[in-house]
Amino acid sequence: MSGVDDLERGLVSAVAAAADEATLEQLRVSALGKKGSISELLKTLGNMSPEERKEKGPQFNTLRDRVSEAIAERKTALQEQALNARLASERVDVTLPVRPEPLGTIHPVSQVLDEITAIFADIGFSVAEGPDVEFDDYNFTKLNIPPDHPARQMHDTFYVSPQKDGSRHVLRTHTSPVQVRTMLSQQPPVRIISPGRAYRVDSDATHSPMFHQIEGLVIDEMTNLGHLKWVLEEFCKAFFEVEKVELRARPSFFPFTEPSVEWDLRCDRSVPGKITFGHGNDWLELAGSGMVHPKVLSMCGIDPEKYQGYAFGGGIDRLAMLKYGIPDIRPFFESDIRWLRHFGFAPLDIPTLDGGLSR
Ligand code: FA5
Repeated sequence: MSGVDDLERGLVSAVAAAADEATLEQLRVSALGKKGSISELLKTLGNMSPEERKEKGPQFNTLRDRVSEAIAERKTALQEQALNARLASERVDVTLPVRPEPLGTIHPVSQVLDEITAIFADIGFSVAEGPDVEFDDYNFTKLNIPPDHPARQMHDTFYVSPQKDGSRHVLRTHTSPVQVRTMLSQQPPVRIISPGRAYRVDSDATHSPMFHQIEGLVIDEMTNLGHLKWVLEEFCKAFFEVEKVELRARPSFFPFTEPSVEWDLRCDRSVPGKITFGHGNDWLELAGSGMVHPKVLSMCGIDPEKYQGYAFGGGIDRLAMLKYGIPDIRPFFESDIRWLRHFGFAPLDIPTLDGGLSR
């Protein structure tokens, strides 16, 4: 009898002292496992007389139940302890600000593209898109640049292998074919911008074989170059974040516009490495433009007797270089992570007119 009590006391205190689940499991096996001390005790019941078994049986069973209970309680306590320790060590502070680095940065061209789109959307333009691999017909012919026209030489074109029917595709040399695609698919009024990639066989500090342009096209019954001047002025004020700008118009030539005008923006470059706008004695080339040639309108299914409008286009990479003081265009497309970290923008700062374009 006292042997059973001693065994219980010994086991229960060992269970209470078990510091982890592995020790507790060892204890369980040594007491209740096949060859455990309590199991061995229970086996002795078989050799006892009925009277003795009647007396010892309940004692042994009580011993087994108490030890089992003590083990179960200790196990729950140890599990709770382990969980609390884990919760304390793995605590996450959800109020911490987002770490910008793992999200990467926004490329200056993407940033400028978003800025330009935000500005023109505010003036009422929608965005149109076209493919990078373009029909020769849309890139040139329908823009009044027929196959033998000398203006084709001005665009050092990447040609794609001829199609089965002999027609040629090109990597578009400008975003102007989106004008064609828009007019072929929609009657006036038209008011679109089309930012995107363009390609020319060209490479130096300010020319890249792949670069970005923005195209603008407005067609209705009354639109004229005065409207374009206002749109460009509003654009420059918003984009360069200045109150006042001054534009100068220069006669130019593009086969798809008549008359053609290039726009320069008054600027000051008197402080080395710095450019400011709205004053100064210098001019910055901003965009080519003109009234859409009547031939282009009719080739694109629009009646030139009834409708007229302007188109404009310029380089986005150059605007990015200018606005953010980036001296060379070539690293734009070299994917150097250090360059991207230096010139990139925070990914969650989406440019908007009221929220701020560049921060
Ligand atoms: C054009 O491409 C005309 N399509 C623009 C236009 C549209 C005129 C609508 C009239 C009406 P241009 O060849 O000048 O024009 O190119 C426009 C701008 O693209 C250039 O001023 C320059 O900023 C940019 N650009 C041209 N080639 C490259 C190049 N290789 N790398 C970087 N930017 C370039």
